[in-house]
Amino acid sequence: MNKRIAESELILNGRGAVYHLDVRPEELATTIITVGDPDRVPEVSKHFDRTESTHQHREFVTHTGYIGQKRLTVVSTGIGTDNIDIVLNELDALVNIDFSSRTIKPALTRLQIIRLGTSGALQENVPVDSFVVSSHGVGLDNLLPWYEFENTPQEKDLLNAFSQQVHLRPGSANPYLLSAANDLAMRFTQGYISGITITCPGFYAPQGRALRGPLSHPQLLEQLTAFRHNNHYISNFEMETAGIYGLGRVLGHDCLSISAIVANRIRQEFTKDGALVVENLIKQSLAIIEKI
Ligand code: R1P
Ligand code: URA
Repeated sequence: MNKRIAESELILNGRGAVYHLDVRPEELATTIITVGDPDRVPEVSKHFDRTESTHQHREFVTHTGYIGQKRLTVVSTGIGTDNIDIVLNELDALVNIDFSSRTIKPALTRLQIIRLGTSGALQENVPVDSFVVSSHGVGLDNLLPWYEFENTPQEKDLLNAFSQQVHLRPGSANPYLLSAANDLAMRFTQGYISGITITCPGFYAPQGRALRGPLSHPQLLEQLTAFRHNNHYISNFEMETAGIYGLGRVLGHDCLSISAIVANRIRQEFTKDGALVVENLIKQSLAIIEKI
């Protein structure tokens, strides 16, 4: 039986839009670009030939429009995987739940979800102003342990290697690992570096940054940089990728995370023009996304 989902579980507002995003089903495309910064949404949609709808509620800004024949939505997630939980579930509900009967639709609609974010590099040879495609996301946050999901044997092997080489204090994190949607990743090769991305539950200590607060894992950066397994290495860290890949697996969507490298933590360098590197990432990636 297809059970009715109660008003308390799937919250719709007065205009019949999903609660946090304030978006209605007809206002969403099936190819979606996520960005962290709400101000980055118009930086993407300014490249649209035509904008159909714009909505904002809290940090969630959503623009839907067209580049040529390609219909696209760009949505801001804010920072962190707690926000990814909200955004991915609400995007999924918009296509896979019938809002009038409040029941799950019989056929799954798969979304293509592509993150265009910023990130810090963990290798000397991943320079600032380069672009990284996350082959995998390793979550040091705590989102995915709340869901049931299956890892492939390859993912299990890589996660096992990670746990053997990166020593986290018991109780600090319960790492999980998911791979990118391969069909999407294959399109972003020329002009992109591929590597494993670590998703952290914070920007400072969880990324090895010591300002005034002492670190419980002073060896974190060194161990992440040294990690090797077969041909895999860790290229960068940020704060959303593993959550996106994880909920993509749980809900059945194809996800890819691409980052502009704004900091290199090994060289201790920061980009001279963050706005320019993000603009370049948007332009280069939209040229590919409009053809998907
Ligand atoms: C931290 O400054 C934020 O920047 C990165 C991190 O993942 C985190 O969200 O991505 P965005 O620039 O897309 O927000
Ligand atoms: N975003 C992060 O999460 N970390 C960085 O170092 C840069 C951007």
